[in-house]
Order: sequence, then structure tokens, then C-alpha cells
Amino acid sequence: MTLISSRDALLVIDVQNDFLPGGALAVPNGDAVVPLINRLSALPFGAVVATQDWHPPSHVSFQTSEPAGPWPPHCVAGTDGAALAAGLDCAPVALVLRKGRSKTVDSYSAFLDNDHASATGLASWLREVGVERVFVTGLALDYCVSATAVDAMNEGFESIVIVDACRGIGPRDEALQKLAAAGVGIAKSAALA
Ligand code: VGL
Ligand code: ZN
Repeated sequence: MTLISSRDALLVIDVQNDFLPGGALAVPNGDAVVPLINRLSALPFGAVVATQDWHPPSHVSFQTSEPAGPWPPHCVAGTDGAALAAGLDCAPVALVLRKGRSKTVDSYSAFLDNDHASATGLASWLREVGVERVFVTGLALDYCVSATAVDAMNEGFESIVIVDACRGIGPRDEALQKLAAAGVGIAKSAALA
């Protein structure tokens, strides 16, 4: 059992309509994470942070942009697709962080843009509230969740991905192997209390 305290943060990554079944960039079974995250967010974390992928129209990552990016257009700022999943309990959320807002650089991680040139301010915010360990959940395991978990570790936090509270786009085992090799911890939600 891992007991949660005020020195722990729960990071809820990109649980947004566009990443749920029927969304513009649907992650298979993405909606399955919602009840698990709702149970976790009620534990005595020092902070619960939710992120939103929040792109301008014709963002660099969109296949419709010139030159074409890797993804179908998704999570355009202010649209219903960019909204947090309706079933997500937002009452415990202390901070909602919107990332990927620059037209020219993407931001998978909640800490740093993909070019590693600019920080979102999340690391300082977490330190300010006394957080030492982060638990990472949400979508997609192999993109934004992984990038966030690795950056958390590089920022000096203990970093643990809660496997059953994540869903990915590609093979799960591959993503988990990469995370473990990078030094990120892997846990199941049932082990947290
Ligand atoms: C994500 C691809 C593009 C994610 C965001 O949240 O994992 N993936 N934008
Ligand atoms: Zn995106």
C-alpha cells in the first residue's frame, strides 16, 4: 500500500473529449480512466492538477497545417473537444494547466514544451505547495502521460505512473518498458490509499 499525503500530487493529463471514444483523436477506451481518476482525486493529495491540450487553429501538430503535422486537428482552444470529460470530478482540482498553446511548438509534457525551450511553470508551482512526489494518470500513456512523467523525474520529483488510470495509442508494454527504463515508477491504482 502507498499512503497518499500532502507531499503528493495527482496529475490528470488531458482527459478531454477529443481523446475519448468519438473524439477527434480518440484513445481506445480512453473513457475507462475517468472512474479510477475520480476515486484517486478524493485521496488526501497536496494538490490535484488537471491539464488540457489547448491548441490554436492550424497548430503545428495538425495534419491539416502546412507543413503537415502528425495528428488530426484536436483540442482546439475553447471547443467542446477541448473540454474536460463531463464525468471527471473537478471539485478536487486546484490547478488547470493549458498546454500546447503556441502555434509553432507542441507540448506533450505538462512541464516543458517539446523543444525544451520554455517551462510551463508547473514544477515551481508544485515545489511551492510542498510536493515531492507525483502520480501521473490520463491520456495518452505513450505521449503526454509519458512525457510528463519523465519530465517530473528530471525536475527532481519522484514520479509514478498509475497504469490502470492511463490509456495509450500504441502498445502498452512498450510504453511501460520505456518509462521503467527512464526510472519512472509504475503502480496500480488499487495500491494507493
Ligand atoms: C496528445 C497527441 C497530440 C496527448 C496530445 O494528450 O497524449 N497526443 N496531442
Ligand atoms: Zn495535441
